[in-house]
Amino acid sequence: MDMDVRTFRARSLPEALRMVREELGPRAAVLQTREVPKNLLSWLTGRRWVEVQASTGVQVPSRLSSPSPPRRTDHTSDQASRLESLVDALNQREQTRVVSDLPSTLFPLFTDLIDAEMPEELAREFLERVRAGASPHDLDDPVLLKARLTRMIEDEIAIAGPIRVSPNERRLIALVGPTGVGKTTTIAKLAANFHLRDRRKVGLVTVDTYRIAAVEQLRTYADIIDLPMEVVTTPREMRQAVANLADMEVILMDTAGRSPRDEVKIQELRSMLQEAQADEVHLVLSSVSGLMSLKRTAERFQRVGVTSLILTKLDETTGLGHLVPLLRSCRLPLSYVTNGQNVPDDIAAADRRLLARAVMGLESLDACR
Ligand SMILES: Nc1nc2c(ncn2[C@@H]2O[C@H](COP(=O)(O)OP(=O)(O)O)[C@@H](O)[C@H]2O)c(=O)[nH]1
Ligand SMILES: [Mg+2]
Repeated sequence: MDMDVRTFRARSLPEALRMVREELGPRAAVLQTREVPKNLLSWLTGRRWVEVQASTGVQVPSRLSSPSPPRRTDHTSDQASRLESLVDALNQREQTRVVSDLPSTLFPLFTDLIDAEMPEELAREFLERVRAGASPHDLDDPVLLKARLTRMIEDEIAIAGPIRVSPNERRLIALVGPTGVGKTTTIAKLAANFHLRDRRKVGLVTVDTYRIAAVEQLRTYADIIDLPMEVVTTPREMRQAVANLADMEVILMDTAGRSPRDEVKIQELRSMLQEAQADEVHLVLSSVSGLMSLKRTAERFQRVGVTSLILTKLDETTGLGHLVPLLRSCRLPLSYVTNGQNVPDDIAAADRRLLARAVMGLESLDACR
């Protein structure tokens, strides 16, 4: 093997790519990546290891994966060695589905998506689609390829548009979601913008009665912005609360952060929203959460009749690669994104182009405001 070629092993592809960059610098060419069982123990415990070969001196088309068998460096005994062959054989079978040569202009796009924490399978899917649609001439144009990939990601992002308020038509909007994602803060941002900037008549309702502190949090904002606020503890009280706010143009409803695992509470929330006859129900999710948790939470809350999605804490996330798989699974359009704790500034209507660029890591997430 060429002296210039170095092999890196890590638990995940992003980690391995980070090692490559740290050791060889950003211009290193990745020659191939593949999954490999590190040793017998990792095989028995089911831990996956990824091996990346990289070089600063070689100019060859990058490869996503290679069909060649793994090189073994750690023979301990004949028996271990035989078991490793078995592991190799099993591993090999799994590898065949990812065998794919990527032109060198496409490889950086792949690593961008992986860096943004997009699941590997999905990053591969996108890159395969870009490649399938590219002529040999296109493949020499990295800017064009990047633009096409960004467009593909844009096409996956549905936008609900901001809440539309018109005079003489009351609009009731409820925010639901787990505890701590930013529902109350987002209500305060929306309320302040509608009332102070747009001069709308805004009323607040909170059904967050499980924690006194949570009611007080909203009341503080209601006092500062100078808005009427109703506190509701039962579905029966909801009707009266909404009636009390009859001459408002916008009613923003804060709800308790119910555990999505608690069926009873989801059911209670559902009755509350039905009683209120909410026009829109926005599910609030934190972009800091992992994909599995986001998907599950969305699934649970969708039973209360969610109409759109608000993504919070963009300022705290390390990548937006989980956005596309989340949107594919929950099929909800995005209404707003928030990117900071400041009321009322850190909120913006979701923008497809900016979000797609953020997924690609092209746009600082701050620009999504
Ligand atoms: N960094 C950051 N923090 C946020 C954002 N939105 C809300 N928070 C913070 O998240 C915490 C929980 O917010 P809160 O509105 O009480 O969440 P709730 O339990 O869903 O009502 C608070 O400390 C907020 O200041 C955001 O966009 N970015
Ligand atoms: Mg709250």
